[in-house]
Amino acid sequence: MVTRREMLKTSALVLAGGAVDAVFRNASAAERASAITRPPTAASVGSGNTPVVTINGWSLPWTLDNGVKVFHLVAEPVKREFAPGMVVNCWGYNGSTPGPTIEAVEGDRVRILVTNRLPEHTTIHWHGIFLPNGMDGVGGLTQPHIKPGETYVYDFTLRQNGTFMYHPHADEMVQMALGMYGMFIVHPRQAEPVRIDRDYCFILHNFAVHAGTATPDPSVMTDFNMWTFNSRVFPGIDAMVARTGERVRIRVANLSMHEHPIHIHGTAFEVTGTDAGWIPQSARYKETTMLVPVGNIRVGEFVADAPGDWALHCHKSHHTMNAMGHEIANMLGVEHDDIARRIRKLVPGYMAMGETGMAEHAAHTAVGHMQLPENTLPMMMGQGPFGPIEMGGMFTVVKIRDHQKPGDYTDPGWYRHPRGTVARKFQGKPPVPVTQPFVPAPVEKNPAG
Ligand SMILES: [Cu+2]
Repeated sequence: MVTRREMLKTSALVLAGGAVDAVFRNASAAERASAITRPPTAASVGSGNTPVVTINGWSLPWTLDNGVKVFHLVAEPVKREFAPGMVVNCWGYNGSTPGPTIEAVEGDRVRILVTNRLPEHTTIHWHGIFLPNGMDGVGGLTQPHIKPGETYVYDFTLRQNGTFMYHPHADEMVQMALGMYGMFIVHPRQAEPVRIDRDYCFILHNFAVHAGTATPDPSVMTDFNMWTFNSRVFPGIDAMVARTGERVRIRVANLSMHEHPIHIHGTAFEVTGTDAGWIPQSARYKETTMLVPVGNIRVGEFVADAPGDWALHCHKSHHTMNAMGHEIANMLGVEHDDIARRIRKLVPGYMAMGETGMAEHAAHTAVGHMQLPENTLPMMMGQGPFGPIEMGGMFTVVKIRDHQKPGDYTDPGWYRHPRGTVARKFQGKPPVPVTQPFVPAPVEKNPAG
């Protein structure tokens, strides 16, 4: 809840600073660092295969002990910058949410130490991985809970390759709501039949961070207000880059409480995998919007044949918005200029919203007219080369360039369109459009009356 004093403090800052950025609490260097996309290291990924890049994340290093790959996960409270201007008190692993991606190779023997630095017990379940029952990580059912301060050992041999995930199977309602999850990628031992040049992964999630607060509310069941790729929201989500002609794979996992239709512009996904492994060649299908159900994974692949900045986003429009105040009256089409003028006499700076649509909302917050509670992002944000992008939440860009070097993951900046290839204002008088006017149906007389 935002107190009146905090509101006044915020307004004063807006007036003094002008830009809305001035009201935001800046993330510390460490909070920023955990959200940087790390290019792949020379990890072992099987013969000639491409390592995974976790957008706004990283892969966990391991050590070798007598032929066993040893990983160490630490469950702990972490801070996560969702986008510049918003830092959230989460729980995660090894300093970040999502936890670092585990990458290994089919046939590997892995040993995973799990240390609990949370204030309550936890466990880890290895979603989709075939393993001995006692390694499955279901607290109470297959193992005792890992108490605060304790370290447990999981060890098993990887008998599959594909895309999997890990998450607690203890007090899930709280632990998942606060951001505890990570991806587990098992590469094939042999070279893949079709070479993959870029292999990206991210996890879909939802949080309820009420306006003016910084800790997700774990009692919310469906009415979330932050929709994230790897615990980030637009414009905080890094672009996925590729060189023209490369084959790109995007692995999308969903641990949120809603399904997400993930839509790509300019190309189509070939759906090649799920959390149960690879789909046989003959059963693969194409779609531009890949539905990722709850507790599931979809893997989409495409050849990056068209240079440009192509949007990639959830197709539920409220999932490409940041914190919305949506329990308000629908003012669309209502002329309220005069009401606003009269209220402004009593409340200086008052502004009624949503008369002609919500784009005006983005414009107001962008120039700092609207007063936002502390640590709360505007509903729509992001500046593109042509103006405000008016997005939030689950939205990012796939940047395809002729001159991106193989293996170079740095953001090339905005696309420079060839002359004459951008939609433009029509010159002259437009032709008379064909329209269908609304004609009300005739009112039928009541034969009895
Ligand atoms: Cu969605």
